[in-house]
Amino acid sequence: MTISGTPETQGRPKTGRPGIVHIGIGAFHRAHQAVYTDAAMKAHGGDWQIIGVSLRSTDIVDALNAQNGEFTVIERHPDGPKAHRITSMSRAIAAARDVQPVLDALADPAIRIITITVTEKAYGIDRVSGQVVPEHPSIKHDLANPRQPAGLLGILVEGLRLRKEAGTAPFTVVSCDNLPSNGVLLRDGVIDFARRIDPALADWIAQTVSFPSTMVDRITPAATEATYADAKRLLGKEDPAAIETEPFSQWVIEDNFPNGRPAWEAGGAVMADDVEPYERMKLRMLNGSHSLIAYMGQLGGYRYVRDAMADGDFAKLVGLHMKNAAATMQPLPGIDFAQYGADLLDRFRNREIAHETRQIAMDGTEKLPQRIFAPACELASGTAELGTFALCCAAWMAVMRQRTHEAAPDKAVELINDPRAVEIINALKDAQLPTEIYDSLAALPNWMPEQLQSDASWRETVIARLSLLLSDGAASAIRHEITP
Ligand code: CS2
Repeated sequence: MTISGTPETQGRPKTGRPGIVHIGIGAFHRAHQAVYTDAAMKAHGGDWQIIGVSLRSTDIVDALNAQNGEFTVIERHPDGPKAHRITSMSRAIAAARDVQPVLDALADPAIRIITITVTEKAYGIDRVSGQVVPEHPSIKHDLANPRQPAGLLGILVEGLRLRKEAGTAPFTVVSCDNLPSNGVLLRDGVIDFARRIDPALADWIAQTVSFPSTMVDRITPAATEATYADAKRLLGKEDPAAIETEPFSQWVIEDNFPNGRPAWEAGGAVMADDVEPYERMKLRMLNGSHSLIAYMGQLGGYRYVRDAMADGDFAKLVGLHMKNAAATMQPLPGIDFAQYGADLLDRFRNREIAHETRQIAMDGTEKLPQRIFAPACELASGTAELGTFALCCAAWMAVMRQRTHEAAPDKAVELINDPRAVEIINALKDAQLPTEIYDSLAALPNWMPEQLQSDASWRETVIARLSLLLSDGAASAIRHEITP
């Protein structure tokens, strides 16, 4: 419980100069990439300090700069919390105040890597075509103001333009968000964005910039008063940038860094030739189960993941979904999916982690396609394994309906907490029966894959579960699902 002792818990003076710009300095980044980079520099040195960029919030930037970019990571172990002081961030910039310092950092030849955690909704890239979504608010703004960008793609493309113009080698761009083939998707989106404003720049990016894919994993709930209180108790001083996280951490990275990289292996990162199978496994088994827990938990009155997991039937349902999700995977050498699933169940059960189902339930339209629909498309129509996928889809629909009908419209937008909230509310306005709810939500453009939309058996399976959820409630629907 104390922080005296090991050097890494005490923090060390900063070494090295900045070499990385990280965009999106929320809790996940501070619990993950910043920790790996910290370990890499403490073990091997190198000029890999991180300049943190926040696209929207300013509070975290001010908090970090007030303490020299340092912050506390509290690991929630079963036998009590352990605090680590992370010193890999040199400073932070609020892009919303002024984007120029961000562009200056991106243009600096010393910066060799850009890492990114901005969540799925900030990309504005169509998952199927890989092209930008012109109506996405940031894409729209940045295409109209390419020299004064505010969003992810605009900032990356302007940074690359400045480097091309100056004759500087490009940086490597690493997406660390929970998107399938995140490197490929980001590359396609960046090139398409650039092509719309400067075709020669698009060609240069296509020829010279590397976009390695990565799989990132560490359960990191939003910080709460308990986090700050523990940080103060363990360190003896306030730390408004403190975060808390689970002991487990994983990073699988495609080793494609032409300008070098930190020795992230020092923190346990694994370099791989092909990251996609790991991403698929994590998105389908961990994140897919998380979404199932989130919507069923919201319907069943479970505030935290750990409480849902303490309910025997609920835990069985999650175990069943892991099994069904594993059935969509090709074998992965060295990985036993049953063991991976069992370890995930243990992580979800961790009593020390207060992970709110409401937090995971946000942005469902952004999450379900890769977590639920893509694997469902790989199972043959009508197979039993589809049951838990259909239940997750039905639970999402039931939650959307509940929030639409139980609150005034502006409150409903806030409760639904999804970039497509207004569309969802409009779709549900006149929908009462399970068939109407399903049909109106399944028809949201560019969302449920055509293969599922045109599959009568999938429709029937989801509607049956939705009916049960609406008439008998979550516990009953779970019992039905887990009963052979
Ligand atoms: C969660 C993830 O909020 C969510 O959607 O499923 O943030 C999850 O906790 C992380 O991906 C774990 O690595």
